[in-house]
Amino acid sequence: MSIGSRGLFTYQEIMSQGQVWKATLEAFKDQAERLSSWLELPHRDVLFTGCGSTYYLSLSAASIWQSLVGQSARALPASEIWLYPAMMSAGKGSLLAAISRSAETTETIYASRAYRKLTGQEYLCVSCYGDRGLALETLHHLVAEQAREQSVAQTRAFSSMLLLIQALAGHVARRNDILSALEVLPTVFPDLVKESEPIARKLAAEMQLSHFVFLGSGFNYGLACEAMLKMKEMSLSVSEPFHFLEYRHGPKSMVTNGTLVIGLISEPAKEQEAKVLTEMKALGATTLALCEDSRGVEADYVIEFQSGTPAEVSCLLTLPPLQMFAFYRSMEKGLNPDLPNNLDAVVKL
Ligand code: F1P
Repeated sequence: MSIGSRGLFTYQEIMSQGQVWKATLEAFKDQAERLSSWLELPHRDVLFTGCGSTYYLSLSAASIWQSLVGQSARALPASEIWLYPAMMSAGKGSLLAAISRSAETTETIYASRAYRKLTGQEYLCVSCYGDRGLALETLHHLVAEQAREQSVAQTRAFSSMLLLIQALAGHVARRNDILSALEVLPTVFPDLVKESEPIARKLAAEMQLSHFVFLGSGFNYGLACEAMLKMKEMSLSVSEPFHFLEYRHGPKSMVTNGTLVIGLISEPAKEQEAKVLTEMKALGATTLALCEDSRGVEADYVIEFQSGTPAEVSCLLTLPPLQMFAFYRSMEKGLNPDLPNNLDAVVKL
């Protein structure tokens, strides 16, 4: 299967992530100092919000923030903030980080206005654009300009905006080790592609696999959700995310030999997570593990990062292999990954 014009934008956006991450980290250095006025606003905790991909990004961002900064953080879909202002009553003591690739999603704009009305405080806009929509209504910005995309499904925009939040959390926590570890990610990207592209391609071509389950806990849960969304958007496949150990509590009843269980394994929880994969394999599923270090992990397919970075950082490396997997399944099905069914790049109400 050669990559012609079908899927070309998505393919290039996935494959350019190493370079784009490098440029995004450079750009972060110029932006970080300017954010002190946002961070100094009175607050007890941080609320992350977005829609679709950027809501899933918020879930991982909140978990990474809690772990690195040691401050309470949570995530809500923008529509919950907009439609259920009661959800915001606890938000009186929160900083709001509103995340949107386009900066134009109506729900995220309305949620940010609701926050502003409630608290009188400006929010942080995390986007690929600093000059429109959501970005124009606040003074505080984190922008991943180099990560802008032509495709509907987010790939490098998602990973680069998450990278900005990882960097901000490292900066706030005064963790120079985290900032140095983030610099490692672009350098390991080419080897990650070399290792994972053949696996993504092979599994995508195994058409007897038609039910995709993405398992992740902690920082990885939002990423498992994002991988599920990529699979749905690009390849119109049945895909579901779960907190890793939750899969035993009922959902495993759906496992057949058409199920591929994909474990986004994190070092701190590896022992328990690896057991779930082994059990699902015994039930007839095919298993794929993505992990920093494969010792103690048994799976049919393994993608190992060996990045030497902490779990709050290495979690980003789960994304490119799973984006490639969704891309190749879409191509195998004769679809165009650049233009998912029924979707627009931005939802405007
Ligand atoms: C969010 C989003 C995308 C999704 C879809 C519609 O956009 O939900 O995640 O793929 O095409 O928009 P944004 O607010 O991050 O620009």
